[in-house]
Amino acid sequence: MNAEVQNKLREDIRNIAIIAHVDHGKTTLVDKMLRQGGAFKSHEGVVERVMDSNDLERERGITILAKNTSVHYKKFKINIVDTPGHADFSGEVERTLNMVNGVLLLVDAFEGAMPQTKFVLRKALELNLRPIVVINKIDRADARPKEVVDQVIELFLELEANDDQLDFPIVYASAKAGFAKLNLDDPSNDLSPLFETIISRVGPPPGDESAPLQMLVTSLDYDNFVGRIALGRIFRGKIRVGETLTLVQSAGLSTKGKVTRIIGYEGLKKVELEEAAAGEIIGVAGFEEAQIGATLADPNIPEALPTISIGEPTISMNFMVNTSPFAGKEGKFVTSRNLRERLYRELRSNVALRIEETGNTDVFKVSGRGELHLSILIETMRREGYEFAVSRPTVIFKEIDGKTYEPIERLWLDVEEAYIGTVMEGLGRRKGELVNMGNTHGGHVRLEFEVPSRGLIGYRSEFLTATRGTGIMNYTFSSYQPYKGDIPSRTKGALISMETGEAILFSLHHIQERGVLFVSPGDKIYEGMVIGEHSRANDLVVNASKKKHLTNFRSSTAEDALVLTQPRKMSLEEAIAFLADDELLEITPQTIRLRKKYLSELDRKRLAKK
Ligand SMILES: Nc1nc2c(ncn2[C@@H]2O[C@H](COP(=O)(O)OP(=O)(O)OP(=O)(O)O)[C@@H](O)[C@H]2O)c(=O)[nH]1
Ligand SMILES: [Mg+2]
Repeated sequence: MNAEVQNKLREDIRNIAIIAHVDHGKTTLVDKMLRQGGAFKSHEGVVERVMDSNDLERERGITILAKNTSVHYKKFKINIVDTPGHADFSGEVERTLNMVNGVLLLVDAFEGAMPQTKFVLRKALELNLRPIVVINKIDRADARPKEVVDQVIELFLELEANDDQLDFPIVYASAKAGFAKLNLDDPSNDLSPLFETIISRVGPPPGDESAPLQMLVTSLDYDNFVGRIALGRIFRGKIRVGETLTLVQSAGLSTKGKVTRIIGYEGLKKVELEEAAAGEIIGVAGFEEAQIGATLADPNIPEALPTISIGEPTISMNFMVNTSPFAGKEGKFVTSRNLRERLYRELRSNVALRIEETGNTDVFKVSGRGELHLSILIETMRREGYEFAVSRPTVIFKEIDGKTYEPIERLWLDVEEAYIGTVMEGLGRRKGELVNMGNTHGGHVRLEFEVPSRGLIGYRSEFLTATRGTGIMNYTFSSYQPYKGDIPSRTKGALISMETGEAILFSLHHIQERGVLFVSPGDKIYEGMVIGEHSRANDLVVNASKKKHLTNFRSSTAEDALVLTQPRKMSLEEAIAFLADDELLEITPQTIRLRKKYLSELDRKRLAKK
């Protein structure tokens, strides 16, 4: 960008992103900024964390998609991007940082700097953004803001921030209570100290309206009426509805198109604009082929901005038509055509997702950034009425110079001393290598490992069991490294139903001695369905639906006396983690069932011989 363009600034605008580790309070803070910025009228009954707008976000209390909004403070418009904190969605964060000129780095006043804090801060520093550090949740009884500030300073030093960045302002806040202050002893009024800091410390965006247009496409959205929407910040120039622009794709291809809509983000509302100018963050419709990293440009001077890359997927699952004996009973969309259409539709805005055909028209290979990325898609689809089956997740290997490389994660654990042994043993089996062991802090020790992504599939529940629910676990992608060798999969076999019918108390009572049941009396089961976990390593075929022989000696009162232990009810993520290579997870809007790929024992035996 030449000096002349950079000299013209949009003094009335500030563009910021809020970044942090998961759950440190980003969405809660945006909420309060919106309220105090007058985005809602007083009579509007607005739910908490209003930016987490889709059902799954609300239920799980996590942000999945980065979202734009804006507030007005004094004569300024502050555009805010709320980003997700979970590592599976870090690609979202990385891309959206291209839209802004500054970041609020939120750090929980008790938890302190966490793995994702470091990841997002590194990205922000690399892009030369100016961070404002917000120590959040200072209302917590266990808050230790001073220690946390020291930690953050160390983190900046470790990441080699430049002097300008190191001179970061610190704001203490309670997003929940809606106040911020520059000194801990100041009164707790409202967020104006935060707003003032944003205005004074985040630079206004470049804003030469008269220069030829350039806008970098940093995110995609889709709307049934207007089609694909390309989101980004206008670097220079102006966009007007109806004008023709050139879309310069990252591969150097360019196409022309007409701007059909311009969408602005005002509080919670999307508003249609006639035009927008440099510095603003907007959505543009009319360019169905727009891809992340493309530039919308003046057709006379179609200059591309430096493109941005999207993180590669690390994990794949096969999505396929449901072939269980119960197929089609509970879902609205069940055919391979339905499945195909839905998956390809997802690509329109889920930019880190990949879909490949497999040679079998009923099976699609779906790749994403992690288990959560894919399980969120599965959950969304089942809620829409889709019925299908998925296979065990596998990681994506790479061939480099004839050698196999695999994705490795950096894993941070907080573990009570008493459980360290068990945890180390479990991770050893999963080919984890201890790289760091911190000092004990209140009986807790921080352990840092490098573990193959393969080894982490399904690890969370093992970890929670090993630490009796007291452990904290976080991980982020580290690098591709040479293949680490075999990792034994599930250590326990499956209890497999021999017949199709209804599970019966009497039979289950016998079977429960062999392991842990997943079904209750009265549940419909089928041949080849996994109805429990065997206590040993091998699979065991059991008859869960047989009626006992009615003899004179046994009466139904005796049956009443049989007591079953509670069956294990697995969440979608737990069920996915449980899957063995020769099993599938059947997914319908109402049920998830584990099953063998081959339902009959004969077929399984035949296959095992091969
Ligand atoms: N005590 C206290 N709790 C807070 C504060 N801010 C947020 N929380 C709570 O922390 C939890 C997470 O808040 P969110 O705003 O969803 O966190 P987030 O950073 O947006 O989370 P992700 O988007 O999933 O990364 C919620 O239960 C909030 O109520 C605060 O200032 N004080
Ligand atoms: Mg959030």
